[in-house]
Amino acid sequence: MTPFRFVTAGESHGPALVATIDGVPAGLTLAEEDINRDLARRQLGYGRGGRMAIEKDRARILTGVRQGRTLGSPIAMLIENRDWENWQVAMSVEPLSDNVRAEEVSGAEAMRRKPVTVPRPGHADFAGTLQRDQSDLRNVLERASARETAARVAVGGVAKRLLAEYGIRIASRVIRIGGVVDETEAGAIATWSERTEQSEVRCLSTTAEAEMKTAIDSARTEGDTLGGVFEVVAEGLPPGLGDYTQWDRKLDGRLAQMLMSIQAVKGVEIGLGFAGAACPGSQVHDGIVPGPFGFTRPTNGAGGLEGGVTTGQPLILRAAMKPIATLRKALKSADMATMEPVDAHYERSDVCAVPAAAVIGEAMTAIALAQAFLEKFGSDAVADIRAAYHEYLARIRPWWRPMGR
Ligand code: EPS
Repeated sequence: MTPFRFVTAGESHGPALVATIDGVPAGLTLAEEDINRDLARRQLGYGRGGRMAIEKDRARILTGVRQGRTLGSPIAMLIENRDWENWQVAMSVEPLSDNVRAEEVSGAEAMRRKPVTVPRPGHADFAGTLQRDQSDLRNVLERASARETAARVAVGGVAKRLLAEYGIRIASRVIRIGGVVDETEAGAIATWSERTEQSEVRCLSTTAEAEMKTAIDSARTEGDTLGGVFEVVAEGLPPGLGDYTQWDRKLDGRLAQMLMSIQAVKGVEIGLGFAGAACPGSQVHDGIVPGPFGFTRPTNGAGGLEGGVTTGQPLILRAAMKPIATLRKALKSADMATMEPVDAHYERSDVCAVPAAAVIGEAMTAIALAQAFLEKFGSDAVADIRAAYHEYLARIRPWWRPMGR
């Protein structure tokens, strides 16, 4: 069974999000701050809507950690939704009493309690409500909401802590928002990660950043939304994670699923990706050069994966996010109760969430890599995994060594 399995639970406006991870090895140093750092990063980004001013996401570790170290037992985490305060009646677990139903409420509270019957194009609303036999679309949209990704980022925080133990580091940047592209070539993570943390759109070029912000402002003025592309990079990976022997164990496929499962992601590429399809093979594949410190690869068109297995080069993944489907400029829809054509339901929303999606992409990448790492080196105790890892590095040393060692 794959170690590091996880599930999330929680509605967008319910009391909390919950994540449970099974199969984290014992002996890993873990603090809530390791998780909260990424939760805060996920909330940032130019183009976020009013909800982020309400939430101050923090994870509480409820189980599986004692005196700063993991126990090897399941880890459960809880992230409270501050907005719950406003939704206690509309999202109540108990059926509403007749007295509450009869209450005269107006404005936002009336909106919260009213059943939603108009599906928003681009969301799970329409297909989800048919699938799950619902008459109030809120019963679908509350769970399909990208709010759920806060729980995934918490899980990713634990995965990153585990990977860091073995020298593996993950970072992300935004390379496109709408029509604006950041063409900067990124080298080693250490040379650029500070810059992306300072950028309001998580991009490297200051010129592109200014243009991206202008594009977001225009979209906001027009009641529209913008998508984009983010890149996730992982460094310090040994060759040999993943599997070339079976379709469902290939790491490229597993990473693609991880990224594609992020709300609004519509495309994923690895290394040269789609651009590689337009080039002859001689320009795509990375030569192998022997040297005193093992074999090296002068290029990395493969993006760190060959045959579904890591090559020991940086992993480079890119994901395309569609524009957010909730927009003020009304999309055409129809009322599922009356069957009449109407404008799509609008709720407060983000104009652009690509910078946040990049942080979620880091988390999902970290989870897939942690799973692959534990599958190869064992998953019970951090010290045993380290011993197995070093033994492996010693065996492959004539052909490959970690950078600078
Ligand atoms: C979302 C709609 C908005 C976003 C939300 C995702 O929420 P609300 O309807 O409460 O304004 O803010 O994202 C988050 C809450 C988050 O934490 O990222 C949607 O419909 O997917």
